[in-house]
Amino acid sequence: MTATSSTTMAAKNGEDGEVCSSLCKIAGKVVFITSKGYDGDLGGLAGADDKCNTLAMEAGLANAGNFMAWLSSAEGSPSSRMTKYEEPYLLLDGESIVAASWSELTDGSVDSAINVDETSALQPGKRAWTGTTASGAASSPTCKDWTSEIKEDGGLQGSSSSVDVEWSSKAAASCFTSGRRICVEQCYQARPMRASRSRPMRVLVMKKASATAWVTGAPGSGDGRPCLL
Ligand SMILES: [Ca+2]
Repeated sequence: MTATSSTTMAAKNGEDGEVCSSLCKIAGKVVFITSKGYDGDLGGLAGADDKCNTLAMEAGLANAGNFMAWLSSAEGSPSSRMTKYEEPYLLLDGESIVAASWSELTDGSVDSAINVDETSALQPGKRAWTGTTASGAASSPTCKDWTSEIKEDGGLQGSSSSVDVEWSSKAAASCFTSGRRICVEQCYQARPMRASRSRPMRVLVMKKASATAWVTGAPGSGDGRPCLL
């Protein structure tokens, strides 16, 4: 069992010549759009963060429990809440870089549309609740700070097909309708990697990439916080 795990780990790292994605050794933070949709009552920012972490854990992601929703309310925004890393923000498809750093994430365009969910499945053409501009600042409407699910209230959404400012700020929708969320990894220390042969190789690759980040990457310019174990 131990030997098998070691072999798998070596393969993930490309050290034995097996197929390895271009991101195997890139330090970075994971960004995903949720596989599930929710109405505008997300339970505020804390409730939205919890939903990100629940999905990350169910998908077996490294550092699950340390994701934060790209969402704004009167309580805060991505700019005020999130750590501003000077390392890439990555999709879970094993090949796409959303932005090379926080400043490039929030400059009005992304290099790859955020269209991959926590299970590595493609989710194009979806809308995600944000209440946030592409710069990470609070915008409106926000489904009454993400506590409303009635038709008469609205919430700003981004599009998983957009690479311009509309990735975060596309249009408002009724809080009665369903929207995804965008979740961003937020911590800088490694959790012990858990090797699992039942997981798809792509997820294993990203776990390795993520763990490598904690070993070789700097926390960045923000006040990076330790990962919750
Ligand atoms: Ca950019």
